[in-house]
Amino acid sequence: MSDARFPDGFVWGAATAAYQVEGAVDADGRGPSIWDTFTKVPGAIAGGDTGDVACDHYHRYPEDVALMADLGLGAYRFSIAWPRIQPDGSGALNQKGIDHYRRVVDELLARDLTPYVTLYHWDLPQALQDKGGWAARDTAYRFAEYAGVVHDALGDVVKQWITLNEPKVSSHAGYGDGIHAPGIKDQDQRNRALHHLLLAHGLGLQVLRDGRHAAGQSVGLTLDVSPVEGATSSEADQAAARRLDGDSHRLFLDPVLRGAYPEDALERLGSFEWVQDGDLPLISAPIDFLGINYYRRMLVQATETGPLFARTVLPEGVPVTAVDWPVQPDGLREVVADLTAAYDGLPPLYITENGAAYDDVPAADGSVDDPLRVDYLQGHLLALHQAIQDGVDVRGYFVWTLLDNFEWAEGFAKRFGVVHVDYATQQRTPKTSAGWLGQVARGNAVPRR
Ligand code: GBH
Repeated sequence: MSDARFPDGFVWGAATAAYQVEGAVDADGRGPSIWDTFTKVPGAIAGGDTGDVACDHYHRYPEDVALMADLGLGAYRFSIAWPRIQPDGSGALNQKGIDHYRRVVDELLARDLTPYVTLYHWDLPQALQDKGGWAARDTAYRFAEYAGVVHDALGDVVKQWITLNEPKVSSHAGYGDGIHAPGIKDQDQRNRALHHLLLAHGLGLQVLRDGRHAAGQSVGLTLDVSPVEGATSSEADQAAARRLDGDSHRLFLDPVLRGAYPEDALERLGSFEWVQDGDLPLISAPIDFLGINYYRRMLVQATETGPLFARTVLPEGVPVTAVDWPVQPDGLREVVADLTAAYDGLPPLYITENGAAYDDVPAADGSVDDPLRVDYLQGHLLALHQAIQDGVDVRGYFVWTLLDNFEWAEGFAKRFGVVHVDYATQQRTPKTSAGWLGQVARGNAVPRR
């Protein structure tokens, strides 16, 4: 069978996030973030790991950029650490922080890699958390100020911007379940946080649109989306699935793409009295693209307890990754098709993350063979190709992730990289999947099984 050819100009890249790879937490005037604080809480992170050193990407970015270029990738999605730009979360910029990212971008451009910059991937300056964090409306205005500072400084060389990565994880895991920084378990704060994150997106978008480097730029937002199904056809499971879909997805998609929170979610959560006139028009201002992070499907069972009376269960007979997520490539085709059907005038999509954790072990000769990850990527890319054949407008794909890195609450034990990192020596070894993905990128086509 012939290879699955992608549209001309399709973007192939790798993604990372600042706190997961950079390390160098005290370098060049960086201030503390909520993750520096949270990782010091006993028991918060598996193995007691922290991002203090991580992959030392802050210092080793030239090597990492060269790796991507040698593989044949065309784009790098990375995030800027807000505490490097504004160590106290507001006010004057820290020039050394900006200079660092300018060097990263220069290096990328010199290697023909297009930078896709995420402004916020979960590392809020601790100083802002001390004033209430995302539960406080003021944090959204501080984000807009930060976005303007970065855009002024880098907008001449960066043209692809993502305001936020997965605001759901920031609000739900950070303020609701407390498993991510800042570790708060409070449904009221969670619900305020999610609105203020969306408001930050809207305000940031406006600043980038009005900025002096607006010409030729694209601005988007990244959400994590999974197809959600009831575990059985029972009314209880079906209703639980709808609740979870509303809570995880439509609470974010609807304000951005329709300018309104979903009625069924509001009925459950209350009136959101912190939403002010003018917020939703800002939040729903047109974006140039929507970034989708896809990992898995969600199969949902009704429960007797919990805020949602719902929990996800594993489908039978489906392989799982090292973080126990089921491998369901067809869910990627379904999710982009469903979004296209559900939202009129959906902007073009990018898959801004997709990938898998496996227990990769270097062989005696140092090589790292990861056939399961190759299978995972191939399956998902063939599913994505099918979606594009069916008419869904997807413009690019970024693997999560370039390097094995700090997997948040899971610490370093879970390896998502296409490049292996030996944390003792910081040695990078491209896994089989890295070479495979590079070939796909060079050929703009995926071999069929
Ligand atoms: C992404 O988030 C992050 O952007 C990235 O930083 C991270 O390293 C990467 O994924 C890998 O984790 O098990 O049914 O409760 C992923 C967001 C949200 C995806 C929670 C899995 C669990 C669904 N994740 N979700 S469930």
